[in-house]
Amino acid sequence: MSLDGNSSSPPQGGAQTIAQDHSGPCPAAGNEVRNDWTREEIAALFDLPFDDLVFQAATIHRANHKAGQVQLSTLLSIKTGGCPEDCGYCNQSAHAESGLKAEKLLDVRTVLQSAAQAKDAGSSRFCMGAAWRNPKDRDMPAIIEMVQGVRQMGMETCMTLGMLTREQSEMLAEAGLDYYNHNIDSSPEYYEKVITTRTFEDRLETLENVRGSGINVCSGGIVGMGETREDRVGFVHALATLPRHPESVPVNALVPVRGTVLGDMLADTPLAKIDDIEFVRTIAVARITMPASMVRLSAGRESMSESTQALCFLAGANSIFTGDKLLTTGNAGDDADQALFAKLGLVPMAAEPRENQLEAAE
Ligand code: SAM
Ligand code: DTB
Ligand code: SF4
Repeated sequence: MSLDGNSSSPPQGGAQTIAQDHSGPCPAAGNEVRNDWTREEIAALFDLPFDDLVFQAATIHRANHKAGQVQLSTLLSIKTGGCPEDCGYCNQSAHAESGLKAEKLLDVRTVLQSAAQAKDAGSSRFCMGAAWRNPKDRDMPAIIEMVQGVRQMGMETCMTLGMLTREQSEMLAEAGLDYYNHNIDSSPEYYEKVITTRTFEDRLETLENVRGSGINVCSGGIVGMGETREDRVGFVHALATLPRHPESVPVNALVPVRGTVLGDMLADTPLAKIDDIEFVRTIAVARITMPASMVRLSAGRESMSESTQALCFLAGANSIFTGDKLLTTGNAGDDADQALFAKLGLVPMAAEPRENQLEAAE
Protein backbone atom coordinates (compact mmCIF):
# COMPACT_ATOMS: atom_id res chain seq x y z
CA MET A 1 0.00 0.00 0.00
CA SER A 2 1.03 3.60 -0.40
CA LEU A 3 -0.23 6.71 1.23
CA ASP A 4 -2.48 7.62 -1.69
CA GLY A 5 -3.97 4.13 -1.65
CA ASN A 6 -2.22 3.12 -4.84
CA SER A 7 -1.42 -0.41 -3.80
CA SER A 8 0.24 -1.47 -7.02
CA SER A 9 2.94 1.16 -7.28
CA PRO A 10 6.28 -0.44 -6.39
CA PRO A 11 8.82 1.40 -4.28
CA GLN A 12 10.97 3.55 -6.50
CA GLY A 13 14.70 3.70 -6.37
CA GLY A 14 15.42 7.33 -7.24
CA ALA A 15 16.75 9.21 -4.26
CA GLN A 16 15.77 12.52 -5.84
CA THR A 17 12.16 11.43 -6.27
CA ILE A 18 11.95 10.64 -2.58
CA ALA A 19 13.77 13.73 -1.39
CA GLN A 20 12.15 16.33 -3.61
CA ASP A 21 8.50 15.46 -3.94
CA HIS A 22 6.87 15.44 -0.51
CA SER A 23 3.36 16.06 -1.76
CA GLY A 24 2.89 12.95 -3.89
CA PRO A 25 2.78 9.26 -3.00
CA CYS A 26 5.43 7.99 -0.62
CA PRO A 27 7.70 5.95 -2.88
CA ALA A 28 8.77 3.55 -0.16
CA ALA A 29 5.49 3.17 1.69
CA GLY A 30 4.89 -0.43 0.65
CA ASN A 31 4.22 -3.68 2.45
CA GLU A 32 6.65 -5.32 0.11
CA VAL A 33 9.76 -6.69 1.77
CA ARG A 34 12.76 -5.64 -0.30
CA ASN A 35 16.37 -6.72 -0.01
CA ASP A 36 17.68 -4.53 -2.83
CA TRP A 37 17.76 -1.19 -1.05
CA THR A 38 20.50 1.13 -2.24
CA ARG A 39 22.45 3.41 0.05
CA GLU A 40 21.09 6.36 -1.97
CA GLU A 41 17.49 5.36 -1.25
CA ILE A 42 18.22 4.93 2.44
CA ALA A 43 20.06 8.26 2.58
CA ALA A 44 17.07 9.91 0.91
CA LEU A 45 14.75 8.49 3.58
CA PHE A 46 17.01 9.91 6.31
CA ASP A 47 16.87 13.28 4.49
CA LEU A 48 13.07 13.49 4.43
CA PRO A 49 11.40 16.21 6.46
CA PHE A 50 10.93 14.66 9.90
CA ASP A 51 7.12 14.68 9.78
CA ASP A 52 7.06 12.99 6.37
CA LEU A 53 9.52 10.36 7.51
CA VAL A 54 7.63 9.53 10.72
CA PHE A 55 4.28 9.55 8.91
CA GLN A 56 5.59 7.13 6.32
CA ALA A 57 7.14 4.89 8.97
CA ALA A 58 3.94 4.92 11.07
CA THR A 59 1.87 4.03 8.00
CA ILE A 60 4.12 1.09 7.18
CA HIS A 61 4.14 0.06 10.80
CA ARG A 62 0.34 -0.07 10.95
CA ALA A 63 0.15 -2.02 7.68
CA ASN A 64 2.46 -4.72 9.04
CA HIS A 65 2.01 -4.82 12.81
CA LYS A 66 -0.63 -4.32 15.46
CA ALA A 67 -0.34 -0.67 16.43
CA GLY A 68 0.06 -0.06 20.14
CA GLN A 69 1.41 -3.53 20.91
CA VAL A 70 4.95 -3.73 22.22
CA GLN A 71 6.94 -6.90 22.74
CA LEU A 72 8.73 -7.06 26.10
CA SER A 73 12.08 -8.80 26.56
CA THR A 74 14.14 -9.11 29.72
CA LEU A 75 17.91 -9.42 29.69
CA LEU A 76 20.17 -11.38 31.99
CA SER A 77 23.93 -11.42 31.88
CA ILE A 78 24.73 -15.11 32.36
CA LYS A 79 28.49 -14.55 32.06
CA THR A 80 29.72 -11.09 32.91
CA GLY A 81 32.98 -9.31 32.04
CA GLY A 82 36.49 -10.38 31.10
CA CYS A 83 35.68 -10.61 27.39
CA PRO A 84 38.74 -10.89 25.10
CA GLU A 85 37.14 -8.71 22.37
CA ASP A 86 37.99 -5.00 22.19
CA CYS A 87 34.58 -3.49 21.30
CA GLY A 88 35.11 0.22 22.04
CA TYR A 89 31.64 0.69 23.57
CA CYS A 90 31.68 -2.27 25.95
CA ASN A 91 32.46 -2.23 29.65
CA GLN A 92 32.68 -6.03 29.61
CA SER A 93 35.76 -6.00 27.42
CA ALA A 94 38.99 -6.99 29.20
CA HIS A 95 40.53 -4.07 27.25
CA ALA A 96 38.30 -1.55 29.04
CA GLU A 97 39.11 0.00 32.41
CA SER A 98 35.57 0.11 33.67
CA GLY A 99 36.21 -1.67 36.96
CA LEU A 100 33.66 -4.39 36.12
CA LYS A 101 34.51 -7.66 37.86
CA ALA A 102 34.70 -10.73 35.62
CA GLU A 103 32.41 -13.54 36.72
CA LYS A 104 31.92 -17.20 35.83
CA LEU A 105 28.94 -18.59 33.92
CA LEU A 106 25.88 -18.55 36.19
CA ASP A 107 24.44 -21.91 37.15
CA VAL A 108 21.29 -23.10 35.44
CA ARG A 109 19.10 -22.81 38.55
CA THR A 110 19.97 -19.13 39.09
CA VAL A 111 19.18 -18.36 35.45
CA LEU A 112 15.81 -20.12 35.62
CA GLN A 113 14.90 -18.24 38.81
CA SER A 114 15.56 -14.93 37.02
CA ALA A 115 13.49 -16.07 34.05
CA ALA A 116 10.55 -16.90 36.33
CA GLN A 117 10.75 -13.41 37.85
CA ALA A 118 10.82 -11.83 34.39
CA LYS A 119 7.75 -13.82 33.41
CA ASP A 120 5.92 -12.69 36.55
CA ALA A 121 6.75 -9.10 35.63
CA GLY A 122 4.99 -9.61 32.26
CA SER A 123 7.96 -10.22 29.98
CA SER A 124 7.41 -12.57 27.03
CA ARG A 125 11.03 -13.13 26.03
CA PHE A 126 14.09 -13.92 28.11
CA CYS A 127 17.43 -12.93 26.59
CA MET A 128 20.59 -14.41 28.02
CA GLY A 129 23.87 -12.69 27.20
CA ALA A 130 27.45 -13.80 27.69
CA ALA A 131 30.65 -11.76 27.49
CA TRP A 132 32.33 -14.25 25.21
CA ARG A 133 34.03 -14.08 21.85
CA ASN A 134 32.34 -17.43 21.28
CA PRO A 135 30.99 -20.22 23.48
CA LYS A 136 33.34 -23.12 24.18
CA ASP A 137 32.02 -26.60 23.50
CA ARG A 138 32.24 -27.40 27.21
CA ASP A 139 29.75 -24.56 27.91
CA MET A 140 27.11 -25.93 25.56
CA PRO A 141 25.39 -28.47 27.86
CA ALA A 142 24.59 -25.79 30.48
CA ILE A 143 23.52 -23.33 27.78
CA ILE A 144 21.17 -25.94 26.33
CA GLU A 145 19.65 -26.64 29.74
CA MET A 146 18.99 -22.91 30.14
CA VAL A 147 17.18 -22.71 26.79
CA GLN A 148 15.09 -25.78 27.54
CA GLY A 149 14.22 -24.58 31.05
CA VAL A 150 13.12 -21.11 29.96
CA ARG A 151 11.07 -22.57 27.14
CA GLN A 152 9.28 -24.88 29.51
CA MET A 153 8.07 -21.77 31.33
CA GLY A 154 6.32 -20.66 28.14
CA MET A 155 8.64 -17.76 27.42
CA GLU A 156 10.42 -17.10 24.14
CA THR A 157 14.15 -17.64 24.42
CA CYS A 158 16.97 -15.51 23.09
CA MET A 159 20.72 -15.84 23.51
CA THR A 160 23.69 -13.71 22.62
CA LEU A 161 26.94 -15.57 23.16
CA GLY A 162 29.26 -14.17 20.47
CA MET A 163 30.30 -16.04 17.34
CA LEU A 164 28.71 -19.43 16.66
CA THR A 165 29.76 -22.29 14.41
CA ARG A 166 27.10 -23.95 12.32
CA GLU A 167 27.29 -26.97 14.63
CA GLN A 168 26.66 -24.86 17.73
CA SER A 169 23.76 -23.12 15.98
CA GLU A 170 22.23 -26.51 15.21
CA MET A 171 22.57 -27.54 18.86
CA LEU A 172 20.79 -24.39 20.01
CA ALA A 173 18.09 -24.85 17.38
CA GLU A 174 17.48 -28.39 18.59
CA ALA A 175 17.21 -27.15 22.16
CA GLY A 176 14.41 -24.87 20.93
CA LEU A 177 16.16 -21.47 20.94
CA ASP A 178 13.79 -18.91 19.40
CA TYR A 179 16.19 -16.00 18.69
CA TYR A 180 19.91 -15.43 18.50
CA ASN A 181 21.16 -11.86 18.93
CA HIS A 182 24.33 -10.94 17.08
CA ASN A 183 24.69 -7.28 16.15
CA ILE A 184 26.48 -5.89 13.12
CA ASP A 185 26.76 -2.79 15.33
CA SER A 186 27.45 -0.13 12.65
CA SER A 187 28.31 0.39 9.00
CA PRO A 188 31.06 -1.91 7.69
CA GLU A 189 33.35 1.16 7.50
CA TYR A 190 32.74 2.38 11.05
CA TYR A 191 32.77 -1.14 12.52
CA GLU A 192 36.54 -1.34 11.90
CA LYS A 193 37.09 1.79 13.95
CA VAL A 194 35.18 0.38 16.93
CA ILE A 195 36.30 -3.27 17.01
CA THR A 196 39.59 -4.72 15.81
CA THR A 197 39.52 -8.25 17.24
CA ARG A 198 36.95 -9.60 14.76
CA THR A 199 35.68 -8.49 11.39
CA PHE A 200 32.32 -7.43 9.99
CA GLU A 201 32.49 -10.58 7.84
CA ASP A 202 32.88 -12.71 10.99
CA ARG A 203 29.61 -11.23 12.22
CA LEU A 204 27.87 -11.99 8.93
CA GLU A 205 29.17 -15.56 9.03
CA THR A 206 27.57 -16.18 12.42
CA LEU A 207 24.32 -14.64 11.19
CA GLU A 208 24.43 -17.08 8.27
CA ASN A 209 25.00 -20.03 10.62
CA VAL A 210 22.10 -18.94 12.83
CA ARG A 211 19.79 -18.38 9.86
CA GLY A 212 20.81 -21.70 8.31
CA SER A 213 19.88 -23.62 11.44
CA GLY A 214 16.37 -22.14 11.52
CA ILE A 215 16.72 -19.87 14.56
CA ASN A 216 15.17 -16.41 14.25
CA VAL A 217 17.79 -13.73 13.73
CA CYS A 218 18.07 -10.68 15.99
CA SER A 219 20.59 -8.21 14.64
CA GLY A 220 21.00 -4.48 14.90
CA GLY A 221 23.53 -2.10 16.35
CA ILE A 222 24.39 1.03 18.24
CA VAL A 223 23.98 4.66 17.27
CA GLY A 224 25.68 7.54 19.02
CA MET A 225 29.18 6.08 18.84
CA GLY A 226 30.51 9.15 17.02
CA GLU A 227 29.55 7.72 13.64
CA THR A 228 28.31 9.94 10.82
CA ARG A 229 24.86 10.00 9.18
CA GLU A 230 26.51 8.14 6.30
CA ASP A 231 27.49 5.37 8.72
CA ARG A 232 23.92 5.14 9.97
CA VAL A 233 22.83 4.82 6.35
CA GLY A 234 25.43 2.06 5.84
CA PHE A 235 24.31 0.33 9.04
CA VAL A 236 20.65 0.16 8.00
CA HIS A 237 21.69 -0.73 4.45
CA ALA A 238 23.74 -3.72 5.66
CA LEU A 239 20.73 -5.10 7.57
CA ALA A 240 18.10 -4.31 4.94
CA THR A 241 20.09 -6.03 2.19
CA LEU A 242 20.67 -9.30 4.04
CA PRO A 243 19.17 -12.23 2.08
CA ARG A 244 16.44 -12.29 4.75
CA HIS A 245 15.84 -9.40 7.11
CA PRO A 246 16.45 -10.13 10.78
CA GLU A 247 13.14 -10.90 12.51
CA SER A 248 14.26 -8.54 15.24
CA VAL A 249 16.33 -5.36 14.83
CA PRO A 250 17.62 -3.83 18.07
CA VAL A 251 18.60 -0.17 17.79
CA ASN A 252 20.69 0.76 20.82
CA ALA A 253 21.71 4.28 21.80
CA LEU A 254 25.22 4.09 23.20
CA VAL A 255 25.20 3.77 26.98
CA PRO A 256 28.38 5.65 27.81
CA VAL A 257 30.44 3.87 30.46
CA ARG A 258 33.60 5.48 31.86
CA GLY A 259 36.70 3.43 31.16
CA THR A 260 35.52 2.38 27.69
CA VAL A 261 36.97 4.13 24.65
CA LEU A 262 33.59 5.44 23.51
CA GLY A 263 32.18 6.15 26.97
CA ASP A 264 35.20 8.36 27.72
CA MET A 265 34.89 10.04 24.32
CA LEU A 266 31.26 10.92 25.02
CA ALA A 267 31.95 12.09 28.56
CA ASP A 268 34.69 14.38 27.28
CA THR A 269 32.72 15.67 24.28
CA PRO A 270 29.03 15.76 25.36
CA LEU A 271 28.05 17.31 22.03
CA ALA A 272 28.86 13.99 20.38
CA LYS A 273 25.75 12.49 22.02
CA ILE A 274 23.24 11.32 19.44
CA ASP A 275 20.54 13.88 18.83
CA ASP A 276 17.09 12.56 19.83
CA ILE A 277 15.56 13.45 16.46
CA GLU A 278 18.37 11.67 14.63
CA PHE A 279 17.77 8.62 16.82
CA VAL A 280 14.05 8.63 15.93
CA ARG A 281 15.01 9.00 12.26
CA THR A 282 17.14 5.85 12.53
CA ILE A 283 14.20 3.92 14.02
CA ALA A 284 11.89 5.22 11.27
CA VAL A 285 14.27 4.27 8.47
CA ALA A 286 14.74 0.80 9.96
CA ARG A 287 10.94 0.40 10.09
CA ILE A 288 10.46 1.52 6.47
CA THR A 289 13.24 -0.60 5.02
CA MET A 290 12.43 -3.72 7.10
CA PRO A 291 8.64 -3.53 7.32
CA ALA A 292 7.99 -7.00 8.71
CA SER A 293 10.74 -6.99 11.36
CA MET A 294 10.31 -6.13 15.01
CA VAL A 295 12.29 -2.95 15.66
CA ARG A 296 13.55 -2.81 19.22
CA LEU A 297 14.12 0.43 21.07
CA SER A 298 16.98 -1.09 23.04
CA ALA A 299 19.73 0.28 25.26
CA GLY A 300 19.73 3.96 26.13
CA ARG A 301 16.09 4.36 27.18
CA GLU A 302 17.07 5.18 30.76
CA SER A 303 18.39 8.55 29.67
CA MET A 304 15.74 9.15 27.00
CA SER A 305 12.73 11.39 27.61
CA GLU A 306 9.23 9.94 27.49
CA SER A 307 8.54 12.15 24.48
CA THR A 308 11.46 10.74 22.53
CA GLN A 309 10.39 7.20 23.37
CA ALA A 310 6.83 8.05 22.28
CA LEU A 311 8.20 9.29 18.95
CA CYS A 312 10.16 6.04 18.57
CA PHE A 313 6.96 4.01 19.08
CA LEU A 314 5.16 6.23 16.57
CA ALA A 315 8.03 5.73 14.12
CA GLY A 316 7.68 1.96 14.32
CA ALA A 317 9.56 0.67 17.37
CA ASN A 318 7.55 -2.23 18.77
CA SER A 319 9.83 -3.97 21.20
CA ILE A 320 11.76 -2.94 24.33
CA PHE A 321 13.89 -4.35 27.12
CA THR A 322 12.12 -4.21 30.46
CA GLY A 323 13.45 -4.36 34.00
CA ASP A 324 15.90 -2.27 36.00
CA LYS A 325 18.97 -3.63 34.30
CA LEU A 326 20.12 -4.37 30.75
CA LEU A 327 23.16 -6.66 30.95
CA THR A 328 25.35 -4.63 33.29
CA THR A 329 23.97 -1.09 33.04
CA GLY A 330 20.71 0.48 34.17
CA ASN A 331 17.43 0.35 32.29
CA ALA A 332 14.26 2.42 32.57
CA GLY A 333 12.66 -0.03 35.07
CA ASP A 334 9.25 -1.68 35.30
CA ASP A 335 7.51 1.13 37.21
CA ALA A 336 8.61 3.80 34.74
CA ASP A 337 7.58 1.58 31.83
CA GLN A 338 4.17 0.79 33.27
CA ALA A 339 3.56 4.50 33.72
CA LEU A 340 4.73 5.22 30.18
CA PHE A 341 2.58 2.44 28.69
CA ALA A 342 -0.47 3.72 30.58
CA LYS A 343 0.17 7.28 29.38
CA LEU A 344 0.60 6.20 25.76
CA GLY A 345 -2.06 3.46 25.75
CA LEU A 346 0.47 0.79 24.78
CA VAL A 347 -0.03 -2.88 25.67
CA PRO A 348 2.46 -5.76 25.98
CA MET A 349 2.51 -8.37 23.24
CA ALA A 350 1.96 -12.07 24.11
CA ALA A 351 4.75 -14.65 23.74
CA GLU A 352 4.86 -16.78 20.61
CA PRO A 353 7.58 -19.41 21.05
CA ARG A 354 8.96 -20.85 17.82
CA GLU A 355 7.70 -24.35 17.05
CA ASN A 356 10.07 -26.67 18.84
CA GLN A 357 11.80 -28.47 16.00
CA LEU A 358 12.03 -31.69 17.97
CA GLU A 359 8.30 -31.64 18.82
CA ALA A 360 7.46 -30.77 15.22
CA ALA A 361 9.51 -33.66 13.95
CA GLU A 362 7.74 -36.16 16.20
N1 SAM B 1 29.46 -10.86 23.51
C1 SAM B 1 28.36 -11.00 22.66
C2 SAM B 1 28.45 -10.14 21.42
O1 SAM B 1 29.11 -9.12 21.44
O2 SAM B 1 27.82 -10.51 20.44
C3 SAM B 1 27.04 -10.75 23.34
C4 SAM B 1 26.88 -9.67 24.35
S1 SAM B 1 27.09 -7.98 23.77
C5 SAM B 1 27.09 -7.09 25.26
C6 SAM B 1 25.57 -7.65 22.91
C7 SAM B 1 25.42 -6.30 22.27
O3 SAM B 1 25.19 -5.31 23.24
C8 SAM B 1 26.58 -5.74 21.46
O4 SAM B 1 26.64 -6.28 20.19
C9 SAM B 1 26.25 -4.26 21.42
O5 SAM B 1 25.53 -3.95 20.25
C10 SAM B 1 25.39 -4.04 22.66
N2 SAM B 1 26.08 -3.18 23.63
C11 SAM B 1 27.14 -3.52 24.39
N3 SAM B 1 27.55 -2.47 25.14
C12 SAM B 1 26.70 -1.45 24.86
C13 SAM B 1 26.62 -0.09 25.28
N4 SAM B 1 27.48 0.43 26.16
N5 SAM B 1 25.65 0.68 24.78
C14 SAM B 1 24.78 0.18 23.87
N6 SAM B 1 24.82 -1.09 23.43
C15 SAM B 1 25.78 -1.88 23.89
C1 DTB C 1 21.22 -5.56 22.11
O1 DTB C 1 21.23 -5.16 20.93
N1 DTB C 1 21.18 -4.80 23.19
C2 DTB C 1 21.25 -5.58 24.39
C3 DTB C 1 21.14 -7.02 23.84
N2 DTB C 1 21.25 -6.84 22.43
C4 DTB C 1 22.00 -8.09 24.35
C5 DTB C 1 22.46 -5.31 25.22
C6 DTB C 1 22.60 -3.88 25.61
C7 DTB C 1 23.77 -3.81 26.53
C8 DTB C 1 23.95 -2.45 27.12
C9 DTB C 1 25.11 -2.40 28.02
C10 DTB C 1 25.01 -3.28 29.22
O2 DTB C 1 24.02 -3.22 29.96
O3 DTB C 1 25.98 -4.01 29.52
FE1 SF4 D 1 32.67 -8.91 24.41
FE2 SF4 D 1 30.23 -8.66 23.38
FE3 SF4 D 1 31.28 -6.72 24.94
FE4 SF4 D 1 32.26 -7.09 22.52
S1 SF4 D 1 30.17 -6.46 23.02
S2 SF4 D 1 33.47 -6.83 24.40
S3 SF4 D 1 32.09 -9.30 22.29
S4 SF4 D 1 30.75 -8.77 25.55
